[in-house]
Amino acid sequence: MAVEQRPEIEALLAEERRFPPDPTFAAQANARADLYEEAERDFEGFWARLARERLDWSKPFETTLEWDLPFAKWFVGGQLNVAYNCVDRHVERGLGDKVAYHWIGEPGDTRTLTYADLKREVSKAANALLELGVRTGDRVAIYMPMIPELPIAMLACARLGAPHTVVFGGFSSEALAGRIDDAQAKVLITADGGWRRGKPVNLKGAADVALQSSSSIENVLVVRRVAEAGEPVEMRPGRDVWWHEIVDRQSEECPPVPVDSEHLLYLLYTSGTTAKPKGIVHTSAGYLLGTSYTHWAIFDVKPDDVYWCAADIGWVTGHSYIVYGPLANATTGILYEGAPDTPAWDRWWQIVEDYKVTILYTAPTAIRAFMKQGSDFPARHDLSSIRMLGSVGEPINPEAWLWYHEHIGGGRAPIADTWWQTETGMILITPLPGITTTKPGSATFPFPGVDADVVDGEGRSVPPGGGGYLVLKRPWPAMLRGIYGDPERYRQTYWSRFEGVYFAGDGAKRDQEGYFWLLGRVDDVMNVAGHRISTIEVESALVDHPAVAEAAVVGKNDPVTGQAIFAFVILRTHAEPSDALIRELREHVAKVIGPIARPKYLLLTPDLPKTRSGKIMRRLLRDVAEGRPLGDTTTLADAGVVELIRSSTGREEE
Ligand code: 7RM
Repeated sequence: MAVEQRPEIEALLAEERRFPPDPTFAAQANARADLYEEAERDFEGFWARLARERLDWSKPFETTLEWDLPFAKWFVGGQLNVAYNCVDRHVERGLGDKVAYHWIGEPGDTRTLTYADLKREVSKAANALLELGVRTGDRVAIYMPMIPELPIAMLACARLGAPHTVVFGGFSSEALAGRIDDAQAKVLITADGGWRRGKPVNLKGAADVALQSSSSIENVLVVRRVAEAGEPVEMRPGRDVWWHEIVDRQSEECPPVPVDSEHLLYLLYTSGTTAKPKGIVHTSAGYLLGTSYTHWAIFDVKPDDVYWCAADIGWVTGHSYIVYGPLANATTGILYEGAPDTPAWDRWWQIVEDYKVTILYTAPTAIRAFMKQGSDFPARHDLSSIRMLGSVGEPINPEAWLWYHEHIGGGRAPIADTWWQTETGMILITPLPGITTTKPGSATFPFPGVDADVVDGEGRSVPPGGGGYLVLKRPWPAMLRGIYGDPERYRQTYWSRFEGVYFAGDGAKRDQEGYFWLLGRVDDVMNVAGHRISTIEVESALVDHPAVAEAAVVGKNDPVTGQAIFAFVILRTHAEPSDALIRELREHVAKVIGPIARPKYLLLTPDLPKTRSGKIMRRLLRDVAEGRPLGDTTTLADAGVVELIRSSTGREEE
């Protein structure tokens, strides 16, 4: 697992451009420079102060941190309710009429939810879950489009202390079934569908297939979203219940259940280096503090801001920075259901103009997709409301950074390039607007209280200018508490590579001024359009097809999606190579995992490059995929193989 020497990174480190904070922005910024010193003096005391100031407790905590490496407990002895902190307390303080979400459906329908509306809807949904037998501690699976009932469902679970596991609506029924089984979820909340590029996505149909092969679900709660458009929906009597039939008639009162700080808030499944996704465990108080405080400090959120995190709630970015963090801060947010190009490539800029969005948080892959369409689309709209921008999901290349800065941020808005993971729960490496001088392409510095380092293969800190592996050296409040049901895998995956520190799986460099530059994954995880997909997951999906004998998958650099999936496939002897078969194999992966995992390139090959011990040499396959000269081939069992692959045909491009 060597950190590859990438020429583009060397170019980055020579990056001369600096963007110092604008004094006018700095004068009104939420963050203060002395936060770094305060947190460094006593990081536990820093988080304890914030936990007392920013959260409402049913019972105050006694111990800030119990750290039994690698198991952390934050705010021990305390009790609170996450939904109360996100909704009720704002209503009690007179913010009932403040908008929580402006929702925009892809077809153009809209809904506005105030904090009072949210309190009512969340309470009714929680009462419906109670009627279906959901109790504190029971797991609820959620498989929904980006409609208001999605955050409502999550908060209804949190109100009862029933952990949720949200499965991204773009995942397949097989992926959904696996997550339901692992979580042993009792109820599934879904919708008859959602709108994407003008077409309904049949979620209920996929859910029904998932339920044929999973056994724990007793009831399915179904939101009606596309049925009005004449889409047929099958409801199984005794199991399936329409949301409007059960939720609408519930009482608007539902007392929030106080839970321990370390009570399980949710599971979110993410790809690792094996075929089986890991259920990342997030608990209540520390997670809520970490997400809400970073949201406030990094995005400089003020009471009148209109904040838009354009991720899907099905990913951790949506959990932390659309739902929990922003709501705990009583923020007004935007929720958009559909695709950025529907009906045209200026849909987002129309939304920014219509709602006077002030803060926008999105991913480099989206920025590059907009760049590709040209700056005319944003130029047609009044984007002058924007005062702050954020980026997340993958390294942002300076070209995209500068385009974002100029064409979306009007050359004024600071950009926060935020590094974090599903596992970290909250942003950990980021500039603070008004304080940090940014450099395009660098996520800059660890957040106050966070101790990050770059180490070599032996775990020794690398001096400025050098590259290595990114590690985290002390616990933080929103950190994962484990992998659901598998403490040993938790220890193995994150805490065994280097003694006593958290191994993030990312390569990083620090320049002479101490700025962090993230270099991408150093393990077998690909990052496709900001989505984590493991090479092994795709390989397992391929070999699951009767025509496939063996498969190896690598990420190939892609100008829009960061990486694209490149699959090398050896067919079984009975299978006839053809374009139709290549298409079928690509579709098969989309069916097994979800459309985001459909290989962009698929090459049929007679053999794969292996070491003498039989390990596939992905490094050489990456060379082939990139069309560059081969690296060292001396450890290959059969040196002729790569040339054989190069001359193979059957490469499919989208
Ligand atoms: C939030 C999220 C995590 C992986 C992580 C990195 C990559 C995320 C950045 C980044 C460079 C960034 N969660 N990553 N943000 N790389 N700069 N600002 O994306 O669990 O889905 O992915 O994403 O490789 O390990 S995630």
